[in-house]
Amino acid sequence: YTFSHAISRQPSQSIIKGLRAVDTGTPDLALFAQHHADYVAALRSTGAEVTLLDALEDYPDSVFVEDAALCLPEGAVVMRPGAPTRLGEAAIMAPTLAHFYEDIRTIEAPDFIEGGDILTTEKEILVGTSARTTSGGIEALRRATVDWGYTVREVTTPAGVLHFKTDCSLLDEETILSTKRLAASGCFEGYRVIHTAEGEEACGNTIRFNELVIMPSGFPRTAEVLDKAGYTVREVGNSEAAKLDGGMSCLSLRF
Ligand code: CIR
Repeated sequence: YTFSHAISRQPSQSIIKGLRAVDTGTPDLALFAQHHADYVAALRSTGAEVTLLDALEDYPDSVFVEDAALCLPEGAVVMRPGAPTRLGEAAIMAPTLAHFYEDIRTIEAPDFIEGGDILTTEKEILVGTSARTTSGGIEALRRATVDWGYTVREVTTPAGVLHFKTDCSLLDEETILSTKRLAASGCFEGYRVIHTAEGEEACGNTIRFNELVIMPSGFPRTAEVLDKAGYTVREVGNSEAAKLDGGMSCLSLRF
C-alpha cells in the first residue's frame, strides 16, 4: 500500500453508456469529472506521481483503468477483461505500462481476468472468480507471476457482486476492510478483518494509498470505525461512478 506512481484516465463523454448491473440513472458528466479530479488530487497529495491518460470515447468504461492491468513491483500483467465491450482496453494500456516497466506479461485467450477481482496483500495475491474472471484466467495469472515469487490463491466473488474487490480492500499488511457477506466465506482467514457497517456495503471498495485510506463519501459509520482504528480517512465523492458499479480502486492502477 506504499506507492510512488498511479495511472488514471479521464472519464469519456461516452461514460453514460457504461456497463451497470442495475440502472439507477445516467451519470452526470460534470459531477463525474469533479469527483475524478478530487480523486486524482487525493492520490497526488501523498506525493505520488499520477499519470492522467486521455479519455477513450470508444470505450465507455475505460475510466476504470484498474481492470486492464495488474501492476506489481517486479513487472506488470496485461489483463484480459471478461466484458466484451472492455476487452480492447487491455491492449491500449500496454504502451503506457511500457513507460514504467521492462517486464510486461500478457494474459492470452481463451482466459479472462479483470484487475477488479485481484487483491494483492503482502503475502499473496487473492483472486475471485466472477462473471468477468475465470479459473483459467487465475491460473494464467499464477503462471505469469510465479517466477516473481507470488502465491496466487483462487477465491470466490459473492453472487451478484461485480468484482471481488467491490466488497473488500487492503488497509495494511494484516488488515482487510470487507463486507460481512464476503468475509463470511472465510477467504480472509489469517488476516485481521474490519467489517463495513451494516447498510454501508458499498464502501467495501476503498483504497489504502500511502498514508491515506481513500473511501467514497457517504458512509459515516464505516469512516468512523476506520478513523478510530487509527487510519487517516479521505472521502471522495463517488455517486456517479457508483451508478456504473465503480469505486475507489477501479479508478487507478497503483504501483
Ligand atoms: C464495468 O462493469 O466493468 C464497469 N461499469 C465498472 C468497473 C468497476 N471496476 C472495478 O471494480 N475494478
